[in-house]
Amino acid sequence: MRIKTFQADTMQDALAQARAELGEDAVVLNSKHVKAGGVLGLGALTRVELMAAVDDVADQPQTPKTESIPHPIAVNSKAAATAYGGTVSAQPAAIAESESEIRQIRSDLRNLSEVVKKLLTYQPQSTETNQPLLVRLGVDDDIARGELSDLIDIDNSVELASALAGKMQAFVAPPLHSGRQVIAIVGPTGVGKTTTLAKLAAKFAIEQGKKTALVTADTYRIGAVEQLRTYARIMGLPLEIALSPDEVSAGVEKHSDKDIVLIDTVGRSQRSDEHLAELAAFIMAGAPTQTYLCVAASQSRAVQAEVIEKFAVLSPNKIAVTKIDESLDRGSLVNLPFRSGLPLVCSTMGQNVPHDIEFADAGTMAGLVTEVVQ
Ligand SMILES: Nc1nc2c(ncn2[C@@H]2O[C@H](COP(=O)(O)OP(=O)(O)OP(=O)(O)O)[C@@H](O)[C@H]2O)c(=O)[nH]1
Ligand SMILES: [Mg+2]
Repeated sequence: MRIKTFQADTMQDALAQARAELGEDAVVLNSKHVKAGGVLGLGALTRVELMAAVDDVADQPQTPKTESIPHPIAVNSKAAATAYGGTVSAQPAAIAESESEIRQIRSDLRNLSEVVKKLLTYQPQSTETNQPLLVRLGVDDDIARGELSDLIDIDNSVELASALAGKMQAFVAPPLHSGRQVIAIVGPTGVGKTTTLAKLAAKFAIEQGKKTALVTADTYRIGAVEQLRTYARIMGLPLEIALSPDEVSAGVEKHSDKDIVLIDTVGRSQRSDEHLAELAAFIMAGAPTQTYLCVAASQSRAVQAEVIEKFAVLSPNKIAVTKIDESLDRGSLVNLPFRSGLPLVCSTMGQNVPHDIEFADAGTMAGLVTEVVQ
């Protein structure tokens, strides 16, 4: 690279010199105003000093001078740069070039900022929305892709409700069989056993006109007897209070003339084998024809699984899914019977006795799961 300094009265003249000597490819490295002539600074003239450079080419004369090179501005743009460090008057072409560069940089920055904004607000598409409708409704993935794989591609609730109803046929059962029924209600603490029993009693006794009696084996919890006594009084049903397995047996026998005897039991943790064994003694004494296991839909899948596993010692023959109103979805109505192998007998959806209960027919359950009125 050859670098040379030019002085002239005006920038145009300095540029002309630079072009003449270094050629059209020369670039301005620097320009400034300098004082020239005069005595002790008096009477000096202001001139423009321009430093320009050009790449070496074979046919151009060599100059020995070398200097470090600042950022260049092209000279061949007819007029020069607004000089580095200088106060040279504006040079339109060079300015236009740098302005267009700045515009380009600004536009790049704007684009970049858009990209950054998008990245910051980017949320990967929820995997939920990619899931089959059945799974979105709360049916466990393995059941949806296993036993219910025929329904996995159905993305229309109405269609799914009817297809699911078909599949649910084998997983629901009516509450009563023929003949006299002694039904024990079992389950973990607070899942709604007593409330469900009261709802069932109202359905059987008041709606179906069956002769019904109640026995409670829950004398453990303070207020438990009073809770059932209140329901019994309102419905006009007899209530026996059993403090021991023998008293359960006696209470059931006392009502041998009834169509239905409902036995309420104490809520016990599925984690206490000892309490479950004790409970088993009370239940066996009542010789129930049926035992309904209450499982709350509002409990986690893992807890539900444990309840099913541990309460198996009480030999339940049907499952009652409670508190579906407190659950995020109604998938339990499918998951629990499929997992336990026990048919669903009813589901409950609120505290209101006797209204918040549905007996489990396949269409109604499928309708509840899919939120389609059947
Ligand atoms: N949201 C809702 N609450 C319910 C339902 N069933 C019962 N409950 C409420 O759950 C609470 C416990 O109900 P209980 O019937 O006493 O439950 P439990 O299983 O008998 O309880 P323990 O005898 O103490 O083991 C009460 O406040 C009921 O009103 C239901 O389907 N939905
Ligand atoms: Mg109770």
